[in-house]
Amino acid sequence: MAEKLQPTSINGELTAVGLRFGIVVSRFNSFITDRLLAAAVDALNRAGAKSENVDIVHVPGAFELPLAAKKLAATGRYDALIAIGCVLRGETTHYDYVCSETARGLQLAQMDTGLPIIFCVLTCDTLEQAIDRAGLKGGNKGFEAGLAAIEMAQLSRKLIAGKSAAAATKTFPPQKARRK
Ligand code: INI
Repeated sequence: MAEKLQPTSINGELTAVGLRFGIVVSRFNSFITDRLLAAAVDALNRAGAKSENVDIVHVPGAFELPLAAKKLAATGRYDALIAIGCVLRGETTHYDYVCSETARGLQLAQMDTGLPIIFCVLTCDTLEQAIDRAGLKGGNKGFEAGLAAIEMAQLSRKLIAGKSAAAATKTFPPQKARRK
């Protein structure tokens, strides 16, 4: 009979000691984003991050998050980024464009750079829904984002150290091919 398979499980620990984080936060709907930001910082703080290892960058609205995140990633200074925003549905289709381009841009930035970028952008129909997710009934998505950033930062370090994933070979900024 075949031996019982015991696969190796690879996880990121929830400790932020020695890790560097960048947070990009939008000013639009700051009543909500301020609360998400405070909770994200609280999560990093409780997990052992140091003040000098956490930078916060402010942008006008959610639509600007991807570019700022990509520029931060390009510095090579961070283990993970958190993008914080809040998009509330209005009476026009503007909401749909801001939501889809923000999500698409952040995912592209993450995939292009290989740096984890945590998506902490609330996309809500009403202010009440947003408040629920920024410290009321739905908990605080900022805190969850902080934990996700720590986990992904740790996981990325492991995958690179173990060369156990394609990501291990990806460097950012991309290195120019050496001439022979
Ligand atoms: N930006 C937000 O972050 N949330 C919103 O709800 C929002 N709405 O509804 O318009 C919003 N718009 C601004 C947008 O993100 C850009 O800052 C702006 O279009 C300038 O590029």
